[in-house]
Amino acid sequence: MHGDARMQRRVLITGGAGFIGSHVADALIARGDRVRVLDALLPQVHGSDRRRPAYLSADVELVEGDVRDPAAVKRALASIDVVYHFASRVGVGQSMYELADYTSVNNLGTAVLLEALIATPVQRLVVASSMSVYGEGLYRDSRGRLHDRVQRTPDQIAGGRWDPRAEDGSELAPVPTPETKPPLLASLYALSKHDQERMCLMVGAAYKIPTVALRFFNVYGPRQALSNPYTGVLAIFAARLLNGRPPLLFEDGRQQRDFVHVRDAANACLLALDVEEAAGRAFNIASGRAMTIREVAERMAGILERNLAPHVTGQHRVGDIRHCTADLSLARRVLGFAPQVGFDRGMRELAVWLEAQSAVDRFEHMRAELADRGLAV
Ligand code: UD2
Repeated sequence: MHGDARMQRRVLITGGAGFIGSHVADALIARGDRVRVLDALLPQVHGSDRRRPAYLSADVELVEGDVRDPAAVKRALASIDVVYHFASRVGVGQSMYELADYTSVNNLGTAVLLEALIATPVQRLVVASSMSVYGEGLYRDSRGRLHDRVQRTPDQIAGGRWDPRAEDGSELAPVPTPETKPPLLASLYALSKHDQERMCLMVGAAYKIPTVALRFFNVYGPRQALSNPYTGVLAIFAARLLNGRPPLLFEDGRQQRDFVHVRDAANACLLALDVEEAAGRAFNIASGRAMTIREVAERMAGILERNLAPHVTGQHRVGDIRHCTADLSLARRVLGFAPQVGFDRGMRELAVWLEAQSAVDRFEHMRAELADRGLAV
């Protein structure tokens, strides 16, 4: 029960028919807010018939339209109190060959939205940013010094020396990455996410629209679009396992990520709306727990009861970082964010959802597309 005297808010979610946005819509509706979604229903996510997704709450008012279309954005903004901006192209690898479209949807789309917000201000704007803005996460050397501009060289990668090293060649250990780590943008996607974040915070400050950026780490859970070859690793692994195939690990599978359940991510989105002191800042949204990709593959196989050991490809996916996990201190302190969904429970839920879908294995498709363009070595 939300028994407070909180006013019902009218919320617009751009890209709200998608994975994270639709969960945010559910959470808002559950507490009595009214939700409108502006979504272009991209075929890569929603299938070629571009139908309203079955999972989207019947209480959502869906406005079909492109965030780059000023008229559609203006219509969608009518009588709205607060805005979540989630409309984006989201494939990291794909962003390295569909350069114009990524720049257009992500950067221009944000600019169009912001111009509309200048004309029709709202009480709050929350923008989806990404851990990809960090590039490699933060590292510490054996003497305790922090390294925040680590990058693997092509030579290192070609030689299969997967872990980054300090400039003097010494070993580095990954540590949780705080928001203060300088950005290191390694893909058009990361560049556009960083632009979206900065554009929103900058224009928000200039026009006194309290704005919050959320840097999502690896979000997983039901509604991940399996038809999308650029969906996250967990859904890819689960789909392969359900099709009787072993997960394929890039590099040696010991790269670390931080997986956060989509309901926890949605909860962070609500906090970003409610917590006044959040305005003007960017927050990591993650679980705060490091996990290797190999462990993820093994645990998923266990949960799905498929006796299929992951297969190490020794291949590097261009643009991939080695390790990045979140320091959640800021989100905990300022937003009061506390992730609730444990990994095993979350994976089980994802598996149930995937089993109900026709689990299409898109891995080969993704690899072929990247290989065609010389992007996988
Ligand atoms: C990217 C973005 C992140 C978010 C996410 C979407 C970066 C650094 N991060 O994260 O912001 O958009 O995509 O989920 O740009 N892997 C395999 N086998 C596979 C697929 C992936 O081993 O079949 C590995 C991959 O090499 C990487 C890890 O799994 O090391 C995670 O891959 P991902 O695509 O799920 O997400 P990630 O971290 O690249």
